[in-house]
Amino acid sequence: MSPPRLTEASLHSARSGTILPTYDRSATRFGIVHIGPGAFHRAHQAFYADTLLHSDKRWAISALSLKSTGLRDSLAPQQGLYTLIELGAAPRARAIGAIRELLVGSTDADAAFARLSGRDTRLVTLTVTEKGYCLDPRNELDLANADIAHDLKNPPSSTGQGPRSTIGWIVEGLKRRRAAGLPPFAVVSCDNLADNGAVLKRALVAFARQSDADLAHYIENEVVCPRTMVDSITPATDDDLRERSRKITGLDDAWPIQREPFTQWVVEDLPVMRDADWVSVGVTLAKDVSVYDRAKLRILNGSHSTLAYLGSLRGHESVADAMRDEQLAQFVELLMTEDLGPSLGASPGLDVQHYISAVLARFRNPGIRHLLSQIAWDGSKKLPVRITATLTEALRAGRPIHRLVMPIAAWMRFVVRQAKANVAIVDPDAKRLTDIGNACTGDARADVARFAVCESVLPPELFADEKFRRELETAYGRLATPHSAITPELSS
Ligand code: CS2
Repeated sequence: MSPPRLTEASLHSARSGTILPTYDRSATRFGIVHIGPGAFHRAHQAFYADTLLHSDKRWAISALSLKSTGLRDSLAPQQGLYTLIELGAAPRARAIGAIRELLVGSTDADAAFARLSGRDTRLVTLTVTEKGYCLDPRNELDLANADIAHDLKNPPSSTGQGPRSTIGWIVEGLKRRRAAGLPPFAVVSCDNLADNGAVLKRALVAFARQSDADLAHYIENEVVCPRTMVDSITPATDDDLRERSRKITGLDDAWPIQREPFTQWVVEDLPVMRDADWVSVGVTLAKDVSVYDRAKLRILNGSHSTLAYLGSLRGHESVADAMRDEQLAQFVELLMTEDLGPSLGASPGLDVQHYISAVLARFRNPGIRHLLSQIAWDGSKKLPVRITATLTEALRAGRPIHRLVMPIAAWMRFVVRQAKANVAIVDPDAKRLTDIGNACTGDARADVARFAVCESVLPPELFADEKFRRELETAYGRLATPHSAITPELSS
């Protein structure tokens, strides 16, 4: 007999050991609208909100998916409840009750705007990934992006429909609040972008400026976008996890989530974040988030992407598998200690060597099967943040770049391999990358030149640099045989 479905009614029959929300969910208020309630949000921010709700009922989440209906269809029958499995030595289950409403922008536009304009709504938070910000290679709003262009041309007031872009939703929400005489919500990016708060704010202002200079001015002056750093390794859900969750809790959950035990959320210490005692639930409020986000994006995410492309080329499937490849693990450690770590400059309060060791230990966690293919997604948006910035600085400062070019060369080889094998490339620039990959012949000089049009990864100033091109071509050439490509680095 299959176990009962996780719902409010069955919750208390969960097996002992399962941590349950003990607050009255029906008494909570919607203080947060979250856009993009994917696995990371449910494993990370919703967990913090769930903890906070035990002492402060103002922070329930209304989860807004822009297009996909999958989450609503899975969690609505569970009243938004789901299981979070922490992958420690002994996996632990916790039912999260923070998400109390699931909306889909394309079908529930009125309800979503009502929530955005709600008196209780204090924060709009986002996990929409790098591509969700619709930025150009200079990190400014890309007015030519199809969703942005659509939303500028078709304002919701004239169509009665929801916008397509996250930026469009937020600007319209702010506009309606202002018209209703309500104070603005703060907008909190929880994505892996450098200086995510400032980048987001510039994009909101740029969007508003296209139609309403006054609104742009208002956003510029009144809307707060704190800078954040978010961290917790969250492998995608698979059938194994569904089975595991069922065994631990004794309940059937359509969409459980898993993550490592480690989790960190650092938010810029602004008055809006003092509205609630976020610190009591483990959030760090910091005057300067840059020390945290630079270290995390460069050391953790930079090495993750390196492992994703080099590891895939060397035939590995997961991060832990790749870390068992001694040469590869040694290369990544060298990259961290010799290149990524030193690129941080003065980092008050951060012990870089200790941070590197902790990240390496997390990558080695055998209890987590984090697929390299998942990390390899969206390389054209991730590499600029994770590697290109460090590389550009190293080149300018006259520091070595021969290791730093390796993840970029490996990404190119990965793109070529996927294209030639007719395997779909998951990337907002997939069409162009597939064409480039198919055109490549293996000649390093010509192939590298073909990738120059990917200006976010290879900015023209960088590509024009002789030394950079030479090093990149050498790395790409060596990766014709991925198993010997990094050997010279290890012996030098
Ligand atoms: C990963 C991140 O998928 C990826 O690109 O590098 O999601 C990483 O697991 C998280 O940022 C860890 O906090």
